Amino acid sequence: MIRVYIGLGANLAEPILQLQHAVTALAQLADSRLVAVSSFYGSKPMGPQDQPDYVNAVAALDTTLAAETLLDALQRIELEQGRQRKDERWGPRTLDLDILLYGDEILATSRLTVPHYGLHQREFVIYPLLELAPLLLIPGLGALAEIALQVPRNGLTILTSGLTSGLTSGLAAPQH
Ligand code: A4P
Ligand code: MG
Repeated sequence: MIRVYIGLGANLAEPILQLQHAVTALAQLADSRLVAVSSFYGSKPMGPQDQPDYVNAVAALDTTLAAETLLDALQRIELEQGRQRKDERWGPRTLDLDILLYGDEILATSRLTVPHYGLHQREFVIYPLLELAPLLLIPGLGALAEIALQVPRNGLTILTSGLTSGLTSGLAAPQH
């Protein structure tokens, strides 16, 4: 099993519900076990400012799926939740699922850059990740806790204290 961290983000069509649905979908992924989900955070949009605030979270997943197979599965979940890929960079979306970390591997293929290229600069990734794994080492970048010292919270707020209660039932979802 490889421990993977997935970044979740949404700012359209009831973003909290979008994230809750995505967590349910992650809990049902083949050859995987959902381990934990951070609190849901409210964050200011990075990129164009004429879009709603985001809801962000990070999930920890143990999986035997290859990285690109996992990416396929995540993109399928995005599409199922109405994601439309637009040309505008960093524009609004119903659901974005990014592979932040895939074990301690460094990947640079045509489809995947892991660790995720923006991980160390984004407060809406760093702080949820810190909540799940305060001692985490980021391959090529060093200790997460050290990185966090360089990243202002930029108005990040906690919306729900994790999905801990919902997660318990979510985790009981059938394994494949
Ligand atoms: N790709 C490469 N590496 C990865 C990876 N580690 N995980 C490729 C996932 N995908 C990866 O992604 C484009 C391509 O990136 C994929 O086909 C995959 O092969 P996409 O999801 O279609 O495009 P995108 O998400 O719009 O692009 P990008 O640059 O990844 O956007 P970001 O960086 O995710 O930014 N503000 C707040 N507060 N919170 C947010 O979550 N998100 C964005 C989107 C903008 N502003 C935000 C937030
Ligand atoms: Mg993305």
